Amino acid sequence: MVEYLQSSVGIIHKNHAESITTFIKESVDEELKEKPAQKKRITLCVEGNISVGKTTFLRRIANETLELRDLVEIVPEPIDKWQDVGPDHFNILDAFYAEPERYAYTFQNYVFVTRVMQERESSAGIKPLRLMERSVFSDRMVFVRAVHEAKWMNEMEISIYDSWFDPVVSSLPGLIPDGFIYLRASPDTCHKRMMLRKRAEEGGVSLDYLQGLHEKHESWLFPFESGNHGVLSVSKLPKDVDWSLHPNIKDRVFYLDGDHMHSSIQKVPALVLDCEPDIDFNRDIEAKQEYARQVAEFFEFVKNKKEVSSSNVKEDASKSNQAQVLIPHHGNLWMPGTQPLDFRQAMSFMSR
Ligand code: TTP
Ligand code: MG
Repeated sequence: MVEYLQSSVGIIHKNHAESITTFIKESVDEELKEKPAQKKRITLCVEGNISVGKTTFLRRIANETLELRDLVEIVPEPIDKWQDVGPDHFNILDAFYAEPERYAYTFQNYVFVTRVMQERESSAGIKPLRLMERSVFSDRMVFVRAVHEAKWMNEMEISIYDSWFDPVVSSLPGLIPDGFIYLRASPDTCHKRMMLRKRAEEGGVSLDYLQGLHEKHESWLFPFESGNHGVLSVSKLPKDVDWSLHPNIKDRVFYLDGDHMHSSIQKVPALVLDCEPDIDFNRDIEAKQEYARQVAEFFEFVKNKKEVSSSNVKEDASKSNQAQVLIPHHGNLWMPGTQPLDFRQAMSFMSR
């Protein structure tokens, strides 16, 4: 595998190829050991622009509300790992912002690897809902696109990234969430919040860059044109699952769809939450609870949907066993173990 990654995929450094190989192997072993009860766990990934408030949202609503406290395990983004690499304590986030052309690929590669590590570390949890800050899909759909467009990642580097992204994601179903929660705010608001928090590495991040990231989040997670703050439509929801959507979130949930979507997240549901107003989680207990209720309701919806689809899969399997014919799965929704991902096809829009 190491040889293959080096000779055919083009990963230059042996230690990069080795770390990818080790993670694939260990994670597949882990998946195989997985107990049936753990498979029922739901994973939702929280997305949104830089400094919209993902970490605060996760910490404050998950740990401090009755609705979620016993339900949720949170997995914050491994940013501390990016700021402190190896015995020499390299800060790769800082290196990236200081010399983006030199380090964009190296950084995005490391972001991916740390997500795989983190997915493995958190996979043994027993709480029914795992809430993760970001996913490999925002890495690819937002940041890799942005650095490629900025020419900080060249054609060769993005081809290398894409050539391993597909096989690695295919072999690690734990990386594919059951749903997304999109914390949505304007680039202006995110910029103000970024200035307030003053993360040392982000001194040079401009409003323009945030605008670009915002547009990429929108075209991925929001079914209307950029800048439209209108109410979301539920017309995209198939009638047969509509019944399980709580009225509180009925107009905020839709399915990811379209050619630009990676095939493994086609038809995955997303909940959009308005994070434009500044909320003081210490004082505004009602707002905090309202967010928590919406997350809990979305969790119930996703869980029911998963149960329905897994009982359909079982029914199909028993029918096909009776007939002793193996029927391939032709739906849009990629299910682990049913069909391989064709990443180049799925992501072909990126190079158009
Ligand atoms: P975010 O993942 O947006 O996290 P955050 O902690 O800034 O946001 P929030 O306040 O909502 O919790 O970004 C963390 C930093 O890493 C930010 O400077 C952007 C950068 N980054 C990349 O450059 N590429 C990536 O793929 C990711 C995930 C982050
Ligand atoms: Mg954060």
